[in-house]
Amino acid sequence: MKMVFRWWPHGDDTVTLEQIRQIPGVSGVATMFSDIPAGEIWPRETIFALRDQVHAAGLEMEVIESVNIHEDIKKGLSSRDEYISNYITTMKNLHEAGVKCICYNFMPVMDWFRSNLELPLKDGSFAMAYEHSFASGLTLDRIIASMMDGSHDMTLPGWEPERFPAMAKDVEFYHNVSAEEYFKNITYFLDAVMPYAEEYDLDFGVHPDDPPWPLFGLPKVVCSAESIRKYLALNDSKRNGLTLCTGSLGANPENDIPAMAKEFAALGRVPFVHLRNVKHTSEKDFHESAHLSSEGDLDMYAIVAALQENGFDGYIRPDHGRRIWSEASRPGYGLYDRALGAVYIQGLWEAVEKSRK
Ligand code: DNO
Repeated sequence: MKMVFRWWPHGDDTVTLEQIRQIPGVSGVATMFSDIPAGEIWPRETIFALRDQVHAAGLEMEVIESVNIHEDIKKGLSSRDEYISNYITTMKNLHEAGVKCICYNFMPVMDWFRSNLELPLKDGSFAMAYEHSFASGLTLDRIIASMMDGSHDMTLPGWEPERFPAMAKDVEFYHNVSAEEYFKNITYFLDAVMPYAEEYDLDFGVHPDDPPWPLFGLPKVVCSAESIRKYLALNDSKRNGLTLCTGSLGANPENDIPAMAKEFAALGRVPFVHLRNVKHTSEKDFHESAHLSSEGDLDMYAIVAALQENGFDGYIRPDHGRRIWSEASRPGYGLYDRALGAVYIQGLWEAVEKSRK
C-alpha cells in the first residue's frame, strides 16, 4: 500500500509539497492539471516538469486524479474519437513520466455535489454536507451558485468554470439518454482505451457517483456493488478498475463498504482507495466527518482489514477533511484534517498487519 495525498499544481493549492512531505508515511501525490480543459492532450513537457518538481520535493507522482473525460465521449457523439485519441496520447505521456494509476469518473455533466460546503459541526469545525430535499429542488443556476459560494474562490474538482456555459444544454441532453445507451458510451470508451492501459502499464480506477443516487435527472453509473460489477464487466481487462471511495458509496447506508472492499480487492480490481467517513442524518442526508470510525457511520478498521486481507496493493489517500484550526483552503482539501486522516489510516493498516501475523 502506498499513501498519497491529493495536491494541485501551478499555484492552485494552499497546501505545499514541502508540507505534504512532512506527513509521516505519505510517499506521493495524486495530482492533475485543472487548467487543461477536458479533451486536450496533456503535453509531455508539462507533465515532465511537474514530475520533476514533485520528485525534487522528495515525493512520487504515480497517481493522476483525474484525467477528465470530454462530455462528447460521455454523450457518444461522433467527435468522441478525436477526444479518445487525445486521451490515449495523454496516457502515453503520463506513462513515460512514471504514472501508474489514473482516477477518472463517468458522471455526466457534473462531478460530486454537496448542498453545503461549510456546515458547522459541534466541535467548531466545518464539513461538507448534503441535504436531499434541498438538492433535488435546485435549478442549475442555484446548483452552480451553491457550489461556487463555498469554494473560497478556488477551483473545485469537477466544477472547473469552463464547464458552466454548456451545463444547461448538457443536462437537457441527458434527459433523453437511457441508462442502456449511456453504458454503451462507457463501453466504447473502455474498449478503445483499455488496450493502451495494458500497453502503458496504467491502472484505471473509476470514481463512484457522489452522491450515489439519481439527481437532476442525470444517468447514474457507479453507486452500488451491483453497478460496480456491471461496470467492471463492461471490459474484462484487469486495468478496468475501481477507485473505492468509501465516503461516496458510504453516503448510501445500504452499501456495505467492507463487503465491497473485500469483493473488489479480491478480484484485483481496486487500484486506488479514497478513505473518508460520513455521518448520516437521515437516509439521504449526511455530512462528512473526521476519518475515525467513532466520528461517522463507517467502520474504518473493517474497511482497511478487508482491503489488506484481500491482497489490496494499490494507493490510498485520505479524502475530504473537515476545515479545522481556522485553515483557509479549498473545501475538503485542507492540510490539517487530511493529514490527521493519513496518519490514522496508517495506524489502522499497521494494526491489521500486526494482528494477522
Ligand atoms: C471530489 C473528488 C472527485 C473525484 C473525481 C474523480 O472531491 O472525489 O472530484 O476526484 O470524481 O474523477
